[in-house]
Amino acid sequence: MGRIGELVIIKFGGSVITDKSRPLSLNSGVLDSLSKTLSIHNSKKVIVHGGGSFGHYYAKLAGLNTKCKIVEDTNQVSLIRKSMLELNMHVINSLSLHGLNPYTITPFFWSKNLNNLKTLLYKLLSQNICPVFFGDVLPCTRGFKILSGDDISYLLCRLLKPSRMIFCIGVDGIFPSSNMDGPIIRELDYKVVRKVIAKQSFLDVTGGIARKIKIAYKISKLGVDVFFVNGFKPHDFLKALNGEYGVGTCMRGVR
Ligand code: IP8
Repeated sequence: MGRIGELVIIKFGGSVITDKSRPLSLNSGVLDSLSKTLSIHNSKKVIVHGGGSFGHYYAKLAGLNTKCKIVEDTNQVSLIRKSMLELNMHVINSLSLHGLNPYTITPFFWSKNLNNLKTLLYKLLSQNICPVFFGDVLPCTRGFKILSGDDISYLLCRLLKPSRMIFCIGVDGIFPSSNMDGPIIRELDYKVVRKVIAKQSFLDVTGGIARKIKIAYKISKLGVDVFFVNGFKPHDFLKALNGEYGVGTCMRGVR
């Protein structure tokens, strides 16, 4: 497979692109600013987005999380998926308006054959098309489960070994504990990661910030730098896109 140059994988957190306090509400201005910042950065990009007040809202109603579970009222499964497709439409409209050529790939395409996915991604990226993924609801052995955008991000990092992975979150970075006291941790290394995870108490249907840190740690072990930046701050986002340390929280790739 040919070289594709500098590649960045970006996860738009659901709490950034949507307003989690109100069901089905989009933060369209923020989404627009993220797309605009991406459009001025000269790199290949893969986008992943979370569920926020769309998918998470319905997943919570259905009592679903990342573990396989039987759902009595399967209409709820359909509503989760519908809401994620709606949110994805907003995301690709915004990316499209900024000339990023988005192309959504749903899990059904790749879950069975990762080699096919890799070939497709190289083909799209080499032709200036930006692949887009989203957290989703999937059938499993007995019932359904939520596949988080964070898990998809890890898988994409394994497959593509990007220059860096950026998580756009709703705050300035990772705090030492979930009550957000103390200064932001600028460099999160393996020596403190366990301690920081233990102090994060906030959970959502896909595991909240603690699970995100665990996944970021796994990504860093692939040799990929991981950034957590405030998605509401375009300058921070741009710095992370450039790979500048000292913005948000960075977990350097283990090389
Ligand atoms: O926001 C969850 O994805 P996440 C997607 O990346 C659904 O955890 C359907 C709740």
